[in-house]
Amino acid sequence: MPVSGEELVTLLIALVATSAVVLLVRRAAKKSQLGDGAPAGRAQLPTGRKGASTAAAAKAGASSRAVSEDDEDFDEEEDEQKGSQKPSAPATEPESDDASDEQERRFAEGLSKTRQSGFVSKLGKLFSRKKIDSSLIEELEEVLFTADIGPKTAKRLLTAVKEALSKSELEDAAAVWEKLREESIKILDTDQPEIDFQAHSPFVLLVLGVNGAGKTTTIGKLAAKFTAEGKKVLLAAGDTFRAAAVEQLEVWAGRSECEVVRGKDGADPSSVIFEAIRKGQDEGFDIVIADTAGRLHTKIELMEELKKVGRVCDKAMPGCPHETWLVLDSTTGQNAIQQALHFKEAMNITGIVLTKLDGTAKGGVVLGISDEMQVPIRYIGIGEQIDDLRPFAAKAFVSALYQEDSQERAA
Ligand SMILES: Nc1nc2c(ncn2[C@@H]2O[C@H](COP(=O)(O)OP(=O)(O)O)[C@@H](O)[C@H]2O)c(=O)[nH]1
Ligand SMILES: [Mg+2]
Repeated sequence: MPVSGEELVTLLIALVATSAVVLLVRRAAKKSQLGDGAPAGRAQLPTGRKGASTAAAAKAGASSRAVSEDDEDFDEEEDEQKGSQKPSAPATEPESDDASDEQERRFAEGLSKTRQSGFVSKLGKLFSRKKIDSSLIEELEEVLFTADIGPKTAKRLLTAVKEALSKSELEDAAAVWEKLREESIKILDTDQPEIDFQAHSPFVLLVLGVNGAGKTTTIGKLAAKFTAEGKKVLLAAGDTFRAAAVEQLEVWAGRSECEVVRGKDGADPSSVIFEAIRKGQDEGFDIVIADTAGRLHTKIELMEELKKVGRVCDKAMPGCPHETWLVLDSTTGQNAIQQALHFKEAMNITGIVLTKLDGTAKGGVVLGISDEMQVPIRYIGIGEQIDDLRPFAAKAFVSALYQEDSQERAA
């Protein structure tokens, strides 16, 4: 069939245009595969390491991940959590608005029972009356003194309310509520500097607490957090009095792929921790976290044992432990305050981890412990899973604690 010149030109133009389109589409496809955006939904774990020694950094490179991605222990929030982790984030991170909103939301979940049936709910009922009269202060007194915050803190809160407010303001529920919030933040904000985990190599963290408080679980969660930040973590199985305790620690270590130093059955806890610190130094670990026993035949024996652990730490590496954290079970309420005071007599406690705030109505104990101990609460545990550990931030905690009923219902 004869083709006119005009038709030929049109055909050629059409051909060129089609190949141009095909080329463009291919390029676009390739670019999205290389993914300047990773596939949506899975945030990347930070693998960068701000460690002190680059040699150790190289060694840690292989293990700088929190847990296998299909680890069943993660809940649905896994990606969100990992995504928000910053390398070498300090224990009490300065918050961006988003981070603090997220924190408040998680705190709010953990504290829902305290708000619904603990002292906060009683306060809520007190203030929900349309007409507030001078009897309010008496009732406030009763609620505070029967709360899990302890009498000392109850008195402090009450005095703050009474002193700060004029008589007319006292009859205004919102003003009283606000004052309680303010004073609670004052109690919780111990104004301690953030911990620089890079200040020592290795940084030695000793973890204390009675049996069942949540030491091993907390250590497991911390190990995951630090490994995710790219740190090389070594655990010391210092609870040698219970065979199961060592195995439990090893299970946690497996989840974050960090090493454990364990002694023979019935080994001296101090010797295990000594060995771990030495290994930490020799092999360039960034952090050594030492688990300890929570119960011996008597309390005195336990305290003597822990003091010995402290001395031996100092022998292995002068000046350590660099931090000594006491783990307390918040569900034990005022007992936790008593325990804290007891440990404080024997050991130089530098931080507190309060566990099991999920599912307890005794969240007020946080105030009591902070007020009595004058030691910062570094973390709170809000579940049994690996990422159920939150850095403690006073303001977010207080807003979550005193979140009003109406907000709760709306949420
Ligand atoms: N719900 C909840 N359970 C926790 C939390 N922390 C620890 N646990 C549980 O408390 C129990 C005792 O914990 P464990 O770490 O063995 O305590 P340890 O004896 O001090 O080492 C275990 O069943 C943990 O799963 C927490 O924050 N929330
Ligand atoms: Mg344990």
